[in-house]
Amino acid sequence: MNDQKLQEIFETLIEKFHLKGKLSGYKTIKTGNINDTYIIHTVTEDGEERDYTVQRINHYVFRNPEQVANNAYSVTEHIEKKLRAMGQKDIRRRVVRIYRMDNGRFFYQSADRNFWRVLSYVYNSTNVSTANDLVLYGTGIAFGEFQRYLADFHAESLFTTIPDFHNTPKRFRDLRASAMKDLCGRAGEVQDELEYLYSMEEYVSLLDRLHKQGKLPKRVVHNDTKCNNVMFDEETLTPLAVIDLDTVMPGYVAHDFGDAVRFACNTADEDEKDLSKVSLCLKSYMHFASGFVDQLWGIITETELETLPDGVLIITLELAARFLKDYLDGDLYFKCREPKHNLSRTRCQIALAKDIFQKLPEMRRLLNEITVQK
Ligand code: GN1
Ligand code: MG
Repeated sequence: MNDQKLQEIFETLIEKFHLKGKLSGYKTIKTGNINDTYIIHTVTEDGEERDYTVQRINHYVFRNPEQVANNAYSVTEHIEKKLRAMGQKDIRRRVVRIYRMDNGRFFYQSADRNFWRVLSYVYNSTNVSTANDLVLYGTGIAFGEFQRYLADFHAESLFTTIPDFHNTPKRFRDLRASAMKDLCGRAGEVQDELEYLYSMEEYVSLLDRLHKQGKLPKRVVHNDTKCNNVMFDEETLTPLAVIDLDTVMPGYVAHDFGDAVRFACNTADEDEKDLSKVSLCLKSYMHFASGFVDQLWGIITETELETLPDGVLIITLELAARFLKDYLDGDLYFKCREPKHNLSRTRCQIALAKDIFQKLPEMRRLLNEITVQK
């Protein structure tokens, strides 16, 4: 979308959502793989400056945007109440606010049928995609705390924004179906990757098997725990607020733990092409796990704890399957920023999964070390 069109949209949003001031500039956030995100700057007549987060939601992925926003609204409301009850100051920096228009709707639909929404921007904050030890510990605290706040949230009130989002066995069945159809003639090129993933298919149903046996609960989880979804104070690097609430739904604690480790403790980027750089950093894992377990102590069950390392491997395999399915389908779901981007992502996640598999015993031992100190 060109600059002038974007500015027009932002001006309309300022009016529709009654934001303060006039548009004075904007910044594009390039990290998301699904929605388009911008920070818009405004200034009032007496010089007061404000920032807001604006998003164009991808409605191929999120078929019902209003339900996505409803979930985020009820979750943030719940957290806000908790923070107020705790006497927390500076609430606006601890939880995101979701704006509504006069008609009560969360989305403005532009003439070209795109869905736009406005969220508050957490002041004087920063987020990172490559985390140091302090930030890893803080990421663990932030996502652990998020689950703790939501431990008494009514899961039934949430809409299913993406059906079977972290249903890993189904993701594998979908991958098989796409490989069979081979719509883009790409299956021949990825036989090794398919073979490896199929060899792990039985293992990835572990969490569901435990759930069906009544041993593993589902609770309200974030479902997209990349470290760049935590806003930190820009000076002290204290974790402030968790963002990107589009996929908050019932699921396993191991998913949130696993996805955070998959992303933040990889010694390379999620789409690294030089696979010799890809591995799981156990030191980083330890920092993240300490923060996460600290926050959930007293809430998390023994089976949940035991399955945390498995969650790391399962979610890494799931991402490999999702990226590969999208490659086979012709790149319909994830934004691709370069040729064969989904294939690079797949190969990186497979390399990471193989390393995690070898390190599982050590990951379990380190987790034990954290919990015996409790
Ligand atoms: C997508 O767009 P982003 O970065 O928030 C995806 C996640 C993946 C992630 C991989 C709704 O998240 O599930 O883990 O890419 N979100 C959705 O980088 O599918
Ligand atoms: Mg997301």
